[in-house]
Amino acid sequence: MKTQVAIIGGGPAGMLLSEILHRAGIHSVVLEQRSREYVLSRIRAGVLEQGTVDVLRANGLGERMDREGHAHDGMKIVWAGRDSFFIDVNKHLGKRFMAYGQTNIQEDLFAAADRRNAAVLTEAEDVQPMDVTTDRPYVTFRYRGEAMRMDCDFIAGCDGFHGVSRKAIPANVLREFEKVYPFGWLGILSKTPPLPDIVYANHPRGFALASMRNPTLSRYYIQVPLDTKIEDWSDDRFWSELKMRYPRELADAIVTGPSIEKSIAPLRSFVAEPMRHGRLFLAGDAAHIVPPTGAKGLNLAVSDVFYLSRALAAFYGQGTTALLDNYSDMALRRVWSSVRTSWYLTNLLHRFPGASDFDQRAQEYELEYLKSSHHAQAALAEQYAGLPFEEAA
Ligand code: FAS
Ligand code: PHB
Repeated sequence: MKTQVAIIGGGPAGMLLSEILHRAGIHSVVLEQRSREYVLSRIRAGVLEQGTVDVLRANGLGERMDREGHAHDGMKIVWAGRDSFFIDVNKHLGKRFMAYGQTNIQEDLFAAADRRNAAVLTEAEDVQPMDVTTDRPYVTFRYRGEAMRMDCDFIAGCDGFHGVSRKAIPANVLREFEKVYPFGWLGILSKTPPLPDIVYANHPRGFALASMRNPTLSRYYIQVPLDTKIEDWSDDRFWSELKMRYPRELADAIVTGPSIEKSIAPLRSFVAEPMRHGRLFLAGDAAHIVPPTGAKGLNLAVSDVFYLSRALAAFYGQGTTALLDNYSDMALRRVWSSVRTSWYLTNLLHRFPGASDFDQRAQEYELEYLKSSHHAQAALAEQYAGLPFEEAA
């Protein structure tokens, strides 16, 4: 088999890259280890930055998002059981957010791939990038029991945090930066009307988040200890704990109901540098992970893909390699900005094990300062919105 770009991983990064490359007349093959059903069963991100919305619309992927998504101006933060302020990204930056589930985006990407009869090989096993430092890289894998080889010009490692691509970068080249947080998020999906705003809560009992997927589908999270077992958390226990972490008037407004999905996600900050090694380019969670506090993970995958697809289009269109050579540095500038913002918000909003009442008060009075300072709110809104995508060099 032969293609121009072999894409390892059929999550949002891999499938979006395939779609954008196709629109640039560049052939790719996506090798995904799981079934399409499994990929679509994962409940993950829900908040899209303006840059992500623009990329999806520009590539014919915005119609359902604009019909079913929920556009909004920012997020609310509540604390100390009473106070609150709104990170108004629209007021400060003229940018909006879109609440639209990653699952829906994945469905839209698969549908677009089917419409163009794209080469997406699911249940591809033992995928291995090979000869990435030569100008004739290839990928080996097993498909329907048969050993296969895919010759290509470039390999895009879009295979997430646990994929194989990052491992193809030698240890003496790769630098990894990691912070593991001492808690996780227990999240549920419920067919209930959500609160009007996305609301983050700082509380002595721990962090909570109220979000949405559409007017009849809510997404809620509470911070839980790392050793939490999901079987210990009935729906009733979850709703009761969630309500304890919000001010009374918001708690009373939360409509409860049976969960249709319940899962625990660990929290970590992780960045791998460089995001390129020879003809291998990493994009998305294969190169970085952020705690979901800043709603940045999926959005970073999109900006990586924006930079990489533009670089590949310049190579095949004009024969230039400047954008390919600059890909890692350009992507990492935006990655580190979001990694730092997500780390800051995680420290500001969570109750760390061993935290004292002094630590709690210090968090609450940082939130007081954010509430009272226009400058502080504008700075946070700018970081929360995500850096603008850099222009081509
Ligand atoms: P993905 O992990 O989505 O996709 C990688 C794909 O590669 C997968 O389909 C995998 O099966 C495949 N793969 C892996 N190894 C392979 C191999 N060897 N061969 C072939 N294929 C292989 N982000 C937010 O912004 N907000 C959130 O609330 C949020 N919640 C999350 C909850 C969880 C449990 C997780 C894990 C992530 C969450 N994220 C969230 C982040 C998430 O949305 C990611 O940023 C997003 O999925 C990144 O997309 P990809 O880079 O495509 O990686
Ligand atoms: C979500 O809706 O899943 C969501 C919203 C905001 C976050 C993280 C997740 O920061």
